[in-house]
Amino acid sequence: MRAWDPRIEEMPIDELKKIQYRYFKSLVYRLYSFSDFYHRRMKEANVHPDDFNSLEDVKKLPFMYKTDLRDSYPNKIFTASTDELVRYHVSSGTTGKPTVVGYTQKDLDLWTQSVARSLTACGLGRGDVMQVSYGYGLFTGGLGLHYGAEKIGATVVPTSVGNTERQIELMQDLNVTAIACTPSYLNHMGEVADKMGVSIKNDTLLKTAILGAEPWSEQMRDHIQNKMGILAYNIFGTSEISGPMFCECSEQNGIHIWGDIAYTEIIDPETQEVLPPGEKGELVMTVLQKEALPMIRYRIGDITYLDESQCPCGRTHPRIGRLSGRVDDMLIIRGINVFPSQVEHALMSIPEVLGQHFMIIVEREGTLDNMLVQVELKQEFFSDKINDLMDIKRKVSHTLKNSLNVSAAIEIMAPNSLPRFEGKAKRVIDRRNI
Ligand code: ADP
Ligand code: K
Ligand code: ZN
Repeated sequence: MRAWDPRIEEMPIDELKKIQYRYFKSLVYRLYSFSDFYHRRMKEANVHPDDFNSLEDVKKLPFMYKTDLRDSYPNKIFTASTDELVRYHVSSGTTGKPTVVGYTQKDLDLWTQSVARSLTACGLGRGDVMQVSYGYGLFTGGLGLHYGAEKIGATVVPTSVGNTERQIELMQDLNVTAIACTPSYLNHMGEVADKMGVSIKNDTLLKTAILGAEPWSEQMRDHIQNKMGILAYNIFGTSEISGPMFCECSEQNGIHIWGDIAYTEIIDPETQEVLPPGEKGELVMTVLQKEALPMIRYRIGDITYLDESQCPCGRTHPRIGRLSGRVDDMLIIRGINVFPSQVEHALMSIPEVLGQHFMIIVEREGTLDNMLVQVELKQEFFSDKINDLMDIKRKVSHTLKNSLNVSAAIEIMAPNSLPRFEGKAKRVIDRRNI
C-alpha cells in the first residue's frame, strides 16, 4: 500500500499548513474556555485567542515543561472528565518522578491512526505478523504499537518484553515478519538467538524492525540490518504526545511528523530562539488535536533538527533527524558536551569490540571529571596475550578521543559481561552528584 491515508499524507504543503492553523486556532479557543491552566497562561502572556492569526503565533504562548505535569500530578491539568477518559498511561520517569497522561477515545483513535500511517510507510500491512516486544502496561510502547498494527490489518503477537528464548521460538513458529521493540532489546534477542543456534537472518521470516524509545545510531542500524537481514526503522514519541507514533518511511531518512497531528519547532535550548530547518536544537511540539491532555509548545528535550525538504516517498509532512538524546542526557565532561549516543556511534566503528554493549561511568576526582568507558570485546578477538588487548584498548581510546574531543579511560570487558536491557537501556552511571 502506498500510504495509509494518501489524501492527508501527500497533501500540498500549503493546504497542510492551513489545516494545522485551523486546528491550532480551535485548540486555543477551547483551552481559553475550558482549561484553567491555559486560561491563566494566556492571561499571564496577555494574549486572547483572537490574537493568534498564524501558526507562528504559537510563539505568543510560553513553553510547557515536564514539571508542569508533575506539579499537577496526577491529572489536575487534564481537560477531560473521568467520564470522557478511557485510558491512563504513566511514564517510567527516566528523568525523575513519573508523569500521568490520559486519553479520550478520540485521543486513542488519533494515536492509532498515526501509528497506522507510520507502519504503512515502512511497508507493513495485511499479511504481516508483528511481534510487539515493547513493554505492555503503563509504558506506552506496547499498546501503542499493538493498536496501530491491528489497525493496518497485521497479525499481532503481543509478547511484551522478557522470556527471550520463548520470543525467538514464537518468532519462528508464528512466521513473524516484523518486530517492534527497543534497539537494545533486539540486539539482546540476536545474542540469545545465537546461543540457541538460531540465525534470525536464515531461520526466521523477520524482515522489518520498528525500533525506538531510546537513542540509537546509524552504525547500530547497519549492524542490526546486516546481522539479521532486515530493514530497521526509527520510531519516535513520548508519553506526553501520546506515545510512539512518528516514524521513518521507506527512505529511512528522517522521521515524518504528521502535521495535522503535531506542529514542530526546534529551539536553541539556551536562548529559546526558534531555529531554522537544518539547525540542531531542542524539539518542541504542539499537539494539535488532543482532548484529554493538550500540549502547547512542550519542551520534549530531545536534540534533533527539522527537515522541510520534499521526501522522495511523496509524503509532504516535515521530518526530523535522528534524535541524539535529551538535553538532560547530555554529559558535560570537563566542559565538553558528550551524548551517550556519540559514544555508541564511535564504538560501533571499531571491529574488535561490541559497540552496542557499553557503559559510561563518570566520577569526579577533586575538580576533575573522569569518564570511564567499558566496552565488551568480541569473542573472536579474545586473546590471552596482554599485548593484543593493550592494542585494542589504545585503538578504542584514540577513536573516542577523536570523536568526542575528550579523553576517557577504557576498560575492555569480557564478552557478555555488561548488563543487557529489555526496555530502555541505562548506559550512564554518573557518580558526580552523589
Ligand atoms: P520516559 O520519559 O518515562 O522515558 P517516554 O516514553 O515518554 O517515557 O520517553 C520518551 C523519550 O524517549 C523521548 O523524549 C526520547 O528521549 C526517548 N525516545 C523515544 N523514541 C526515541 C527514538 N526513536 N530515538 C531517540 N530517543 C527516543
Ligand atoms: K526516556
Ligand atoms: Zn518519506
